Amino acid sequence: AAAGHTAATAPFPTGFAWGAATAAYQVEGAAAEDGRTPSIWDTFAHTPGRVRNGDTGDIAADHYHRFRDDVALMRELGLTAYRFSISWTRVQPTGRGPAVERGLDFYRRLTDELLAAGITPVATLYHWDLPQDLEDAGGWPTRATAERFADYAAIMAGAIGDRVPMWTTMNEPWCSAFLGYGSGVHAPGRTDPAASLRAAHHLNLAHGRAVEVLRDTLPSDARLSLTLNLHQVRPLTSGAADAEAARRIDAVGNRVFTGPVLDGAYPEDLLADTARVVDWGELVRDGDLATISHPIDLLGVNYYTPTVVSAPEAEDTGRERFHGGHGASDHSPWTGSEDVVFHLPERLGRTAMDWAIDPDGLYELLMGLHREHPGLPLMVTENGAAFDDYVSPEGRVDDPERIAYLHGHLAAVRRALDAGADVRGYFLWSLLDNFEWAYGYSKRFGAVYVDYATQRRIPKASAHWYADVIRANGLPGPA
Ligand code: GBH
Repeated sequence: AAAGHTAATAPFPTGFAWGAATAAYQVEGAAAEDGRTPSIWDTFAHTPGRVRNGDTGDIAADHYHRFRDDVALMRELGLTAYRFSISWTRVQPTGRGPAVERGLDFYRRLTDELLAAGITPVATLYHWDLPQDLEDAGGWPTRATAERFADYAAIMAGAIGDRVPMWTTMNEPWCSAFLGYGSGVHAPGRTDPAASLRAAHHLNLAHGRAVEVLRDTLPSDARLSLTLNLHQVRPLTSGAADAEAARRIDAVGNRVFTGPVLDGAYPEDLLADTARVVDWGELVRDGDLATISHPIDLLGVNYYTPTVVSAPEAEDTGRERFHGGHGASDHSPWTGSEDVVFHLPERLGRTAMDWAIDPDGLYELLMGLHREHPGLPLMVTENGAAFDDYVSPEGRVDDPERIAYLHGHLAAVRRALDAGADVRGYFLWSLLDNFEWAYGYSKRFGAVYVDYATQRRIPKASAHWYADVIRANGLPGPA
């Protein structure tokens, strides 16, 4: 019981990874330095009306220049692992051809710094920032993009494969496919249902091709993974129509990825639901499913809030609806199931994103995966919350709501472990306040506050709380 805390629950397993996560475009800045060229997110953010307040990732949290200080901060917090992503256009500006050494050097220095601090680097190859040149050539709806991704994976394995023991091919391909090409609230901002499904398949294919390449190149003990934002789907009522709505959203939100990756096939019901949108027979070629289902060592799970759905309602019930994935768009990301209605769960607290706070959803998600894919190790690769943080006159950032959120969700992980789920680690989203995509800098997810005017970092009360949890390897009991 370190720091005067008594563990309220059993300690976490020895070697459990205590981490925090970021993504390149959200924190690095230095958008045009050392040969980096625009990704689809640079283009999108610089297009008026796409991102709140016209914010861009040009400077972001300036992590590109401050990574040494940021690693020192991680060390003070006691993190045992750090999940970051690589900016594709920093290391391969056009998405084709030779790598840029200055770009690779940044990731060599970052990973060296982490290892020197005793922090395990966990690298994500793709967190939504496709080279603009590849988008101009058709983007993810085009099959060749998957091959470009495999080449890029080979470059990164060659550059930092000797020092990164854990790799994630991509983060939340659902967002890339359906928010990027369906609802258009994410880059590249296209609103074409057929393109969104084509993108989903090519993202799956890119994942599989990258796994093949990494397996061939990396040391044999390297652990390979994929991170998904699995929607914890719940029907609004116990009626058959709402169960059908939940099935459809589970298909196009979850099983479109877990099906081919973990079970080697697209689910029949998904193919039926979307048969009018895309010609699956033309899209999926011989051998694709074998490539996509190449075994992974670990599944990354990002969880923030559950997803409550109902059948289309004949009339307005007055119940509060959820705008979530639709954002400011008139277009639905739920290709083939556009008329399903999303609801906010009642009686639950909400974060500054208006997302319901429901730790049971994380428990259910982990247990569902444990039941359906026994033997597949899991990792919570993102979990966290935005609140309206501010610096007090004394220079402190007190965020009791975030502490409660983290405590509740870590307790859910602990319960899942007790019930037999093989959860290997937890990564708080995010280490730093950062560029929250279409919301720009208006939403703060960090455990560490960033004063963007000065780039000063101020660990929030939740960061100190998390450091205590890590030190104790368990959750604190009541004071
Ligand atoms: C993650 O995305 C990202 O990996 C990370 O970069 C980001 O900063 C962080 O979370 C916080 O947003 O059910 O239609 O309403 C999470 C993206 C947002 C995707 C909520 C699903 C709900 C869609 N998720 N969204 S809907």
